[in-house]
Amino acid sequence: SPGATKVFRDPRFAKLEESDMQHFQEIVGDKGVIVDSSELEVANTDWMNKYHGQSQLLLRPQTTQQVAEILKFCNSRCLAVVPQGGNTGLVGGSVPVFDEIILNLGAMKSILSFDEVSGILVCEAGCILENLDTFVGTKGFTMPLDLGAKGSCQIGGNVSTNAGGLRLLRYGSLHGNVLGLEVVLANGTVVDMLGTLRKDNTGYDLKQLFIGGEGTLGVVTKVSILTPPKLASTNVAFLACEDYESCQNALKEAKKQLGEILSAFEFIDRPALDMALCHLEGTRDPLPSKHNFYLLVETTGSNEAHDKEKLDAFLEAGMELGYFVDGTVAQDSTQAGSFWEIREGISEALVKAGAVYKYDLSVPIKSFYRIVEDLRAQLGNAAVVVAYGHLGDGNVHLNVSAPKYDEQLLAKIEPFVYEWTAACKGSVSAEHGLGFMKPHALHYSKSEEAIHLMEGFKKLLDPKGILNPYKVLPACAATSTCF
Ligand code: FAD
Ligand code: 2HG
Ligand code: ZN
Repeated sequence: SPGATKVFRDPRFAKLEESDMQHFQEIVGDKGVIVDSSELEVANTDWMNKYHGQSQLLLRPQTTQQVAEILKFCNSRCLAVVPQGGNTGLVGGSVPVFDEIILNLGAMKSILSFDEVSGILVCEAGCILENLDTFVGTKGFTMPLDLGAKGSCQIGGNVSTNAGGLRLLRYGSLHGNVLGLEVVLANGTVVDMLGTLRKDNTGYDLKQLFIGGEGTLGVVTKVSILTPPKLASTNVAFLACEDYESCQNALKEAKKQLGEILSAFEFIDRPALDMALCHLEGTRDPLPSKHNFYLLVETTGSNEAHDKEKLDAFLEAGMELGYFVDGTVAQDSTQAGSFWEIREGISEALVKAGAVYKYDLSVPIKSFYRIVEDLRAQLGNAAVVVAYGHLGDGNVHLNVSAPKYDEQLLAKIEPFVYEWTAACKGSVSAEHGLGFMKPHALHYSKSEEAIHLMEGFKKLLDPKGILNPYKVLPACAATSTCF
């Protein structure tokens, strides 16, 4: 696959045999065993159509017990497994590299309980994020995370990638919002950590290991999550700035003026907006003239008049100080939706445009756009560099778009981007994880000692290394310690 270190199939993993198939049929029944080539092709291919596995078997368990029996058997046979949710991950983590069995959680989609006072939701891992949001919405709550892939990603996948998204600025990360998990370990042990408590300091907080574990330490089967109230008043402004300095100033001003009602502060540069306008049907530029940078600023609060007053004060101050040169506030939810469609659709537009190299970086706010400019200078006319992302969280999505994947182009991007990130003490993966794309880059953001500790956890929880092999941990570490 383009962009990843060359790996070879680990010969210590067994190959599927007819007797294995019979055993799986006994566990999950005919419906849960999928060998149909077209279904397999979909499950073997990632969202970007960039990473392709060759699995011959897709399993769809319906209960935790079935997941446990599958893993117990795979572990005893040394059959490798890739856990899969909605398959919307952007680092090649959710598809097999070779012939790993795909364990898709999509059939485990029951809501187990909802507490209408605390807002605590307990559900199975295969629930689709948008369905959960609709469900809690009927009770007056909202999910604490939102992302462009909400229509297909699953809460188990969100937890396993520690997905950030568009409202992290307001509600914080899943490390805080997830209150409990049920997880099945590689040997089939079911670990019940499915608490529903806000506070629980009874020793090590083990669930945190699986939040962002990317399916390498266990399979998440149930999730308990805190949902905030759904508030009545939402405003979305689409603002234009001429330079990056002004975007930073606008963020500072937004925090100061909007305080607790600020719910998103998103950044889009002109080439990223052009990408969306060019490739997404029905989109149009929200502003009459072109500018260098755009901000999507959202407020969510409980009092419309109060929120409007605050937003107006922010917009007035920003205009007066010269931070924005133009802007518009959505007049209704349809217009607000059209602004969000542009922001959330950039990833899809990039896939439509051709080959794409994605860098999901955390960098100090002052360096947020410098890396984009430096990469543009480094690549010249070889590719189009676009940037967007969660400015409020210091998370830039630096994307390189080219007509096709090309090793020479890649050699100009990497390790340049990773070295640049490491030099400013940033993270080479802010929210998408490492998957298959980035294990070789882990050392740019984690010390040798920390990587060693990660290997230790892997060895403890999955000694045979059957769970999502070739992912997350650097290749040499994964093979030398897991068997
Ligand atoms: P998958 O893609 O199926 O899997 C992702 C990883 O988790 C894999 O390593 C897989 O093995 C593992 N996994 C999945 N389910 C389980 C489970 N039950 N137990 C153990 N391991 C499991 N990410 C962000 O952080 N912020 C964003 O704003 C954002 N926006 C996106 C927008 C679009 C249009 C797309 C396509 C993706 C976006 N993503 C974003 C990427 C993101 O990681 C996910 O969309 C989402 O969290 C993955 O969920 P999924 O169910 O699709 O998981
Ligand atoms: C987003 O914020 C997602 O839109 C996807 O995290 C980013 O595609 C990307 O690079
Ligand atoms: Zn993002």
